[in-house]
Amino acid sequence: MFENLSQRLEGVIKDLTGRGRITEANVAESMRGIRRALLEADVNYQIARTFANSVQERALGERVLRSVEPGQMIVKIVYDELVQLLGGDAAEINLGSNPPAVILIAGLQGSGKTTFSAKLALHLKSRGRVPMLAAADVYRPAAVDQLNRLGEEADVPVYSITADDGTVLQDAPRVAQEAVAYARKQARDTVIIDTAGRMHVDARMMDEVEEIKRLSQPSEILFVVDS
Ligand SMILES: Nc1nc2c(ncn2[C@@H]2O[C@H](COP(=O)(O)OP(=O)(O)O)[C@@H](O)[C@H]2O)c(=O)[nH]1
Ligand SMILES: [Mg+2]
Repeated sequence: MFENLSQRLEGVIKDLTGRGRITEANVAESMRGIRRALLEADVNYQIARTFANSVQERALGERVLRSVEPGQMIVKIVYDELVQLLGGDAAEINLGSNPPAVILIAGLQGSGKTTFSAKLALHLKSRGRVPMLAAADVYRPAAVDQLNRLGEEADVPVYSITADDGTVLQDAPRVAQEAVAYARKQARDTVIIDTAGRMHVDARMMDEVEEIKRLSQPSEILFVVDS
């Protein structure tokens, strides 16, 4: 999600550290680059400005420029400030106390929900959980195929409901509810529900996600946003 942003930041830093000698003017120019990268990633203007200012202040303040490796020092400052900006300790996903934990993935069309669902499944697996995926994006047949493919790659089962003729049953709340029941039976301790993209102005789709929520009782709802 943050790939574009981190690439941009990397570019700015590389440009700065690639110089033989770093001057105050170089630092100021780089901070403008960082601020621009943040703004383009839809970071709030005030936050972007405060961020760039505090990096600049620290970079110029701590005798960084006269240190042996000013570039490395600045990379560290940017990293520290980024960690601060993104909330210090990364927020833990709430997995509730009685399995199966249900995580509902929401967001706009094309924001990366399906990709993220699979990555999250892999991540949880590496942490010792036993996850499964639920294909509740039922309006595009390709969406179910995509999740099936990713689930196969990650070796994580994908719950979906297809009729004998291969058509996808267009009942997302039912997929969610049955997936949770299936997880309970199969001793899967985490269900990640991949949903269709929706906008708050679409009343029917908002009702649907409410129904998914009611039937699957998620302990966590994650909104995926495009950087
Ligand atoms: N660069 C980049 N591309 C991504 C990322 N996540 C998803 N994508 C791509 O964005 C497109 C939409 O992703 P998808 O997961 O299908 O979004 P969904 O419609 O919200 O489910 C696909 O082509 C993905 O390969 C990401 O973190 N970085
Ligand atoms: Mg999707």
